[in-house]
Parts: sequence; C-alpha cells; structure tokens
Amino acid sequence: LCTSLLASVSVSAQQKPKYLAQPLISTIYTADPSAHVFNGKIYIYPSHDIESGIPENDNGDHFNMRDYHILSLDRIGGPVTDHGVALDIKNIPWAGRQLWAPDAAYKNGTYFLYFPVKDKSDVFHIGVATSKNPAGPFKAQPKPIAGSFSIDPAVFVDDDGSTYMYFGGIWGGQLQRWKNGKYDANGSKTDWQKDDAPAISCQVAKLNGNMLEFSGTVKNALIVDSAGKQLTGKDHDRRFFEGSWMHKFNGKYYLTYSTGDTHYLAYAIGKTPMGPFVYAGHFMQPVQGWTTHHSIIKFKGKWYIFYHDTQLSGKTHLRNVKVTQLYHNANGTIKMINP
Ligand code: FUB
Repeated sequence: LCTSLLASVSVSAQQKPKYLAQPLISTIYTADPSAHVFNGKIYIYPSHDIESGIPENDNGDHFNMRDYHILSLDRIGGPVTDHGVALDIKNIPWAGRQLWAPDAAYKNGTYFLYFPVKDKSDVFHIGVATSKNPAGPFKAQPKPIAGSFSIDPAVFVDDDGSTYMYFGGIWGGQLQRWKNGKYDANGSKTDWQKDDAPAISCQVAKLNGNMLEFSGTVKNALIVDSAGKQLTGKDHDRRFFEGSWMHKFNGKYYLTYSTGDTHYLAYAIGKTPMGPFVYAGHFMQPVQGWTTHHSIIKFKGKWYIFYHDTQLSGKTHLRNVKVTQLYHNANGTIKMINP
C-alpha cells in the first residue's frame, strides 16, 4: 500500500504540465488577460505593456500603453498566435493616453472590444470598438459609452443573453473621484479616506441589446460580509480595488477582483448578476509585481485562470500573461492558487 501511495504522489507531481504558470508569449509584454472561448478557440484580450520612460507613481502613469494585440490558442499548452495590432490609440477619436485593461464579447456576428482610456482631459472612460473577426482589427465608436467612467471593463453574458459590464478601479483608475455622475478633478488620489465608511464599490451596468450602450443607470455591485454588512474602506485585505471579473458556477454569480495595494485576488458570491455579493475569501496569493489582474473561463470541461506577473522583466509595468487551472470545491469555494 505504502509503495503504491508513494508512486501515485510522485506521478501527480511530475504530471503538472510545464506550460501552466509560464509566460504565454515572450515577444511582447502583455497584461490584464481577458480570455474568452470563441468558435472553439481561446482568444485573449490583454493590455500591451511598453516602456515609455514615464517614472513609476501611485497614479499608474507608467502604464502608458498605446495599442492592443489579441492572442489566440487552440488548446491550453498549444502555440500562441499574436494577431498584431487590433486597435491603435491614434484611431480612437476621443482618446488622450493610457489604454488599460480591455475585455471582449460577441453577439449576432459582431465582436465587441471594450477598453478604458483617458480622454483628452485626462479622465478615464470606457469605449467600445467592433469587428467581424475575434482577432480584429477593431473600429472604435466615435465617443466613449455614455455614462461610463473609470477602468477595467469585464463583460459577462448570462445564460438568458442578458449582458452586464462590471468595471471600476480606485487610485489611478479614478473611481473615487466620481460621485453622482460627476468627476471631481481635485478628488482624492487613492480612495475616500474614510476607514469606517463602506468601501468604494465595483460598478455594474446592464448593456443594451446593441452592446454599445448602458441600459439604465450604473449600480454599485455591493460586497458584504456574512452578516450582510458592506466591507469598509479600511479593509484593504478584502475590499474591491480594480480588475473585476464575473463567472457563473452552479447557478451562482462569482464576482472576482483584485484587492490592489494588498495584492490578492478575492471573490464574493451573489444570487443575481447585480449582487449583493457575499465576500468568500482570497483565491490567489500575490504575484510578482504590484498589479494582479485575471479572467476565468471554462474550456473543454476544465476551469482556467488567466493572470499576469513580471517574470520576464522584473518591472511592474512590463508584465507577461500566464494561465493555470482553477478548481471549485464541492461546497462552492475556490481552491487557493499560489502562483
Ligand atoms: O494595466 C493597467 C492597469 O493595471 C489595469 O487597468 C489594472 O487592472 C492593473 O492591472
């Protein structure tokens, strides 16, 4: 019995495939990978990190990206194709600087690329571009999505076709500067600085059937503790910072996000796509580099998390995307990933 147990332990250790948790591509720097399965293939919509010489600061000015490249692969562990420039900042009429984390969706023969970028007054909004091909090139709409603000759009299509965008990020993502639909340029550089007040919420909006507009008003995707009380501003280990994602597992809605300055990926579970979401824990330990940003997909019956770290460069603004497996426990919790 002992011998066969030892044999099975060493086999499973050896079986961890080498391509998991390794950079998916090393010819360009990529980050913030939003993965989707389109036409049986995996498409990754990442940020394209570049060295622009801007010194690092808490505002994230050093993340000065100028275009998007889309990646695809037929199978996990298979070759990764870089499809070249899919959208350039110079072709977004309203853009100023900093093309940050994008996402994509598909409806009725059209692919939609959602992207945050600062406008010419240095205020982040979210734009949308369309293509007939999942890998682009994409053509941007002339204006940002009306009523959009801040960063990190994540678009989730529910089983009934209803579509929701989760978005927002504090500090450099400017979410703390928005109140009642107005931007305060002199607002805080970090958060509301109110430790005992409810933390700033991730934002959620339903999309119209045309996928180009919000339907109705933007709502707070509330994250509450098991007693139903909203997490507070001082709770940096658990509160929302940026980089949200939504996946559905066993009929429940899993809002996953980065805790930012404490560098965890955390999750909260809701009964509806609009929340509230009950905080359930961390599911990924900090990666190498300041930022942590992910997406979760099911592909051929297995769940995967796409994420980034700074293995190739050692610099926080020159990141590389990776993938590894994600496991749900029978009780609905997510197994901790130690990258
Ligand atoms: O890539 C720029 C920003 O860094 C993203 O928008 C955030 O989520 C963080 O990953």
